[in-house]
Amino acid sequence: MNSLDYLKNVMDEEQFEKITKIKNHALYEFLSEYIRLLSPSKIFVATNSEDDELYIRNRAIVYQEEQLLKMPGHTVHFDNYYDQARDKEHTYILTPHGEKLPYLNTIKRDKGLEEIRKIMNGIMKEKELFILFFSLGPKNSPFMVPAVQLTDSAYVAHSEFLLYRKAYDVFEENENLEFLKFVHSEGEVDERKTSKNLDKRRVIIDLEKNICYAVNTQYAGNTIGLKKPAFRLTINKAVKENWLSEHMFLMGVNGPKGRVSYFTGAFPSMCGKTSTCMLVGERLVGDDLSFIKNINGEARAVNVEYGVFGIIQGVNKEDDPYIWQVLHTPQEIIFSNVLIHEGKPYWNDMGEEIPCKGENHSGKWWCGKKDSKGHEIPPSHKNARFTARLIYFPNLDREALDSQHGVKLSGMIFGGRDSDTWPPVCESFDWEHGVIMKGASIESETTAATLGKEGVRKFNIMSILDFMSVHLGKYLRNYLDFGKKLKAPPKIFAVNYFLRDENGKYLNTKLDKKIWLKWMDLRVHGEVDAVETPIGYIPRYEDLQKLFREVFNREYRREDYEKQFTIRVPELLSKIDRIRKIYSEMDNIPQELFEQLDAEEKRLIEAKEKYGDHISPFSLY
Ligand code: SPV
Ligand code: MN
Repeated sequence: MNSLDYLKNVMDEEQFEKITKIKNHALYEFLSEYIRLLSPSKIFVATNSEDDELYIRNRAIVYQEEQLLKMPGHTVHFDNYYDQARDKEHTYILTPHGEKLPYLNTIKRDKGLEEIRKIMNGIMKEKELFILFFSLGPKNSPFMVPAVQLTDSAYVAHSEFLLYRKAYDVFEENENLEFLKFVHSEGEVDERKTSKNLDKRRVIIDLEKNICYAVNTQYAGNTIGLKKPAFRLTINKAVKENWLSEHMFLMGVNGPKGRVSYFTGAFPSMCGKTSTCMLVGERLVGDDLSFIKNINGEARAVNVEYGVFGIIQGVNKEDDPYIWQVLHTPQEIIFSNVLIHEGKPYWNDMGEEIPCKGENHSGKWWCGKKDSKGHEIPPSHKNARFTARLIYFPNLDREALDSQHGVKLSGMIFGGRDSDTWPPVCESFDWEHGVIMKGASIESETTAATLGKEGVRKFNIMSILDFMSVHLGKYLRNYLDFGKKLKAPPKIFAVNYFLRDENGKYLNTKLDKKIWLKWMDLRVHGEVDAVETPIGYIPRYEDLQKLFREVFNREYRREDYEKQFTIRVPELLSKIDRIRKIYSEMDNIPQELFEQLDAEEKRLIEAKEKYGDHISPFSLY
């Protein structure tokens, strides 16, 4: 039986008709292959219509994957207590012969596929399958990557409607469109409707066929195909096609006279990524993923997504006024793994009194409740989140979000949690220096938020390591080449919000990052000079003093500047040793990387001979 006949047999007339409006043989084959495998008892195809979207929203309630909250539009979803984050250990990249790639979890293709097919066989017998069409990047733009998601979770489907651009029309209008494919099943669920068979939780990435599978999990970072699973596929695609698919926010910084400069920023989890792109008075375009392409010699960037899946812990009225407003307005928001009491959501460190009872990710909850290991369960999980459309954000730059050609990228920012090495802000000498010495050299200290020892430096190239799907050498080669082909590559900056003094005291306030951004804008337009150091350009005291006055009406002291921007040579040299060691243990790393490390080491040693271990920025004026 051909695929279309098969689909006609298993779908009701109305749903089948929605499929036949799309002329795409690869789609028919994809659908029939996986419907055969998954054996759903019901199938629903979502077009772009409001009715179809509403149907999915209602299914999430009917299937009890979400519960209605008091405020209209608000719902809550709970993931299993042990399914609260991405499962790195069980996420595999398929490689033809199971070849190992540094820092990647790989599995032999046949073995991985056999395992996933076995787990997924007949898994939707009692379930409804949702078939969904979306686009990564703006529709019909040079950035667009179309995708089809199959899932039996109405919560996953609902989330995707909040997070991505609907693209059924794009499939309808373009015959035989190429697309990425995502197959997800939450598997059997327990009485709380959370995935039950966590021992069989898998995320499998098939780069050859552009398919990702996720099974026996509901946590969005595993299951929302278009987010992190797709990211592995687009990293691979970008490397093949010489563009960049990055784990970066995209924002506009307001400069003098109404000017806006756009920046992307890459930070590991919990290192200031969201707080930077949500800075009061600046322009939000995206908070997590960017595509960057060379368009007529310019680096232009778009937000891959159309919504935010953001961390809720610590969100409070004072520090996060925009998010706070979004979460307190009657509009479509999914809260996940927060505490619910009398239909109202609460989360850790929200700056308000939290009731001592309710329902959270552990089920019925009360103050002091302990888990099976004897650990006290906080009101919300530290990775509890909210899912909301970007159009709800008062600080959104809507034009930039919808721009078909993206926005011209002025700069790229790399940052990590670093208590003693990098200064608060530093501009690289050029593209190659920035890619290697800033992006490829990111290390970030572990926090109390992750298991294990605190303060351990972890290598995290471009903050993308968790999602890397290709050899790091290949990835870097592409990055270096991308910049070479641009007329004027974006400037590359490194920031460090976590620098401390010898007594462990933070040297900067939370808000100082706004000044670093304003300085970057001035640098991009050649409006301020800078101090040349062995590691790149740092701001002059006078320029920062002026900015602090203008922006915060605050006096910025000379001695603070001197402490913050001291070049810490021994620490910088040890970092070079660590980074060199990491890359020396891999094959196929671009030679430029070692050249950049050697050159910076030489500059640092020369400076040390002249000025000593810790160099005041004033001695380099
Ligand atoms: C991240 O951890 O980088 C996130 C959340 O953006 S997740 O969707 O889980 O990847
Ligand atoms: Mn992310």
